[in-house]
Amino acid sequence: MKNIQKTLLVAAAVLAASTSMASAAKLTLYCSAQEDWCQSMARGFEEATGIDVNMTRKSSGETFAQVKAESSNPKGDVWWGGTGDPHLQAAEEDLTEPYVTGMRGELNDWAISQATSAGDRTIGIYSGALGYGYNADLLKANNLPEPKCWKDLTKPEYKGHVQMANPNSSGTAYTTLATMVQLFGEDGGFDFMKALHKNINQYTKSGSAPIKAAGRGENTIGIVFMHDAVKQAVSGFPIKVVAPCEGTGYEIGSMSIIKGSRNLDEAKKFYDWALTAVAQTRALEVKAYQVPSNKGAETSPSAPDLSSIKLIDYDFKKYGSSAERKRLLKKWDDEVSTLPQ
Ligand code: S7P
Repeated sequence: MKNIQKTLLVAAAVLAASTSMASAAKLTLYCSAQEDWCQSMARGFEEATGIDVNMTRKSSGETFAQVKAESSNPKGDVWWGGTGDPHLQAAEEDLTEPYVTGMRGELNDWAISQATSAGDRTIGIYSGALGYGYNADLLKANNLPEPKCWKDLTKPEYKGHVQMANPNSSGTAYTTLATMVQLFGEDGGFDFMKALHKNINQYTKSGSAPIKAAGRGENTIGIVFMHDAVKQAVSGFPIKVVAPCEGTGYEIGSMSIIKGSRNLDEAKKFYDWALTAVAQTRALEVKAYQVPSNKGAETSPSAPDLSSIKLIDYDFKKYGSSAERKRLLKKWDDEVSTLPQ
């Protein structure tokens, strides 16, 4: 009799524990910004709401591929951060959920335009310009001239000194490819990528890796978003940041709710919170120097001033479309990455 009572008590305890586990509010966050910023956003939301966050960090192209692969059995709730192009592609491919937030009145127009062009399936959370950075000590040690333009990076003296990410995995590198096509035309853009290929020492998986390597003195020039180069400089590494003379592209870093989210209420709460000035100002604690989409969020004086950079009129609709992104990536795979160096 005692044994039966004991068994029943244990079963009741297990049931109570599993019921409370099942009802504990939680959120699965896929994050494509820098790891420290992703951690800060996850912890900040937990503190603000008591909702547990399970966060995974992957590059933009990788997260897009994961969301697509999981679409028949979605595991993520919100995809926060990363370049806007793959978020737009996800919207077009019906992988993300429309949501109109009450926070819109506090946002810059470019953040709303991103939402409008995607049928409200994504929204802008920050913006930043593409460029490159170099390790001034290494440049000097190798007797190399200071590069100022995109085309400088294709000169033979920089052979083995330039690093960028692979555009298939990295949103930064896809932005680079789409920028060159818009700056120099389709043929000119691919000619540039082919000439650049000769000087590349490594295609990394993550977009910011080339400038982190430059900061450590393991690489000379990294093609990255300018804010990622500024972060290295502000952290004390001998990095100089370049806004290329021909002009450059930019990103609208974005956020989307994943279609089929198992925690839709929590996903919407995160979405609204992530658009507040308080949440966006957290960026400064981790030296993330993008321009925030909330007009009331603080920006750092170290942040690149987008109004002083020659920006192209980046066609987000075209280069974030599924057909164009697939086409450009295939062409880069077939015609650039396979060339001998
Ligand atoms: O947070 C910095 C940042 O450059 O990372 C995002 C980037 O897409 C993630 O890296 P990948 O290039 O590897 O995808 C940018 O959106 C963001 O500005």
